[in-house]
Amino acid sequence: MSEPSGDRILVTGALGQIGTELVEALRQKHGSSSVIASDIRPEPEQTSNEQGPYVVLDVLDTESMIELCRQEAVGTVYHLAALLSATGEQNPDLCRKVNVGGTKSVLEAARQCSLRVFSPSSIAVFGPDAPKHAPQTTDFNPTTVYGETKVIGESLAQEYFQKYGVDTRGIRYPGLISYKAPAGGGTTDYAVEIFDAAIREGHYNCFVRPDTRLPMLYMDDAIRATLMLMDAPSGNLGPSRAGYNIDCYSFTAQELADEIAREVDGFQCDFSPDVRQKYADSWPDSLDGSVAKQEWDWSPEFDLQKMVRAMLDGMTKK
Ligand code: NAD
Ligand code: AKB
Repeated sequence: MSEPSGDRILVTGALGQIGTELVEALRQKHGSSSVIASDIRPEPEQTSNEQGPYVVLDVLDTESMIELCRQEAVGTVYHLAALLSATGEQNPDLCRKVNVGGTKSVLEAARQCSLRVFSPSSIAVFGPDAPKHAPQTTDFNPTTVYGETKVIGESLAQEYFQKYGVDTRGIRYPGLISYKAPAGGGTTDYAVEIFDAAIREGHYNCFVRPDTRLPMLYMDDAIRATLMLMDAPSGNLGPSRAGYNIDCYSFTAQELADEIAREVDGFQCDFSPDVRQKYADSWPDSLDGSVAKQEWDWSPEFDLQKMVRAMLDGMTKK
């Protein structure tokens, strides 16, 4: 693997749910001017990110990305630009274009500019035929277009690592729960929306069945996992480096509603499943994160109760 030519960091899709918090964490760790936030959208006037450099960048524009990385001495890219499952199923062609094309573009820039790459995968790589407690390796037969793009993203990242020595790393994030930026069109968004509805209206109409169980993680843990993986010595990482299952927690929509009701007096949740139920049903209930535990010592700090309290506290202050 060749050494990166610079030590600055580029984040694509930085205005999204993860990018908003990852940029903040990276700026705290490396200094504001070292982290260039980018997105296809112009920078909003007020972001929760600490101030620092921002550029408008379409991830499909490989030449502009390469030029930016060369001019700004970028050494690492956190590639977050993508369409999520619900939006992706509504726009399958755009989903393939942005998710596969964007990842290819970042990997090509990485090959040409000797960049390290973090490119997240998702629990959506698993299909209904996978064991419900999903192992690190199994057959990957997703039934969503979004899931297909994530399987392709992992194999592209593997290919660039094996053929060109690009240092690629990724996590199969479960549903991520946070309050600093809105969730971006995914199936697991109910586990985020429910908090806002509980605080504002005391009521939520959930779009999946009460018995829907999915793996989930609080955003603080997801950011910590991301930074830990990127800090791990490359030699510690085995063939799962492009998409690690990680230990997280798993609960049903009803269990989440019950936990919130313990904290918010009078909160009530109704359930009216829509098309997103099908996507949720095709994903695992929980993940076997033993490979990530073994290779870079990952374990989460939040459980359901701690996460619910942190979300309610954070949202109330916000
Ligand atoms: P998000 O939808 O909140 O943010 C994605 C960002 O990408 C948006 O700000 C959007 O403007 C930007 N974008 C879209 N097209 C672009 C383009 N052509 N060029 C540049 N930017 C573009 O998504 P997120 O939740 O922050 O997810 C980030 C990554 O993590 C994605 O790869 C997603 O699949 C993965 N992931 C997220 C979750 C989750 O629960 N949030 C779970 C599993 C995996
Ligand atoms: C989505 O629901 O699409 C995402 C994911 C699990 O990839 N949150």
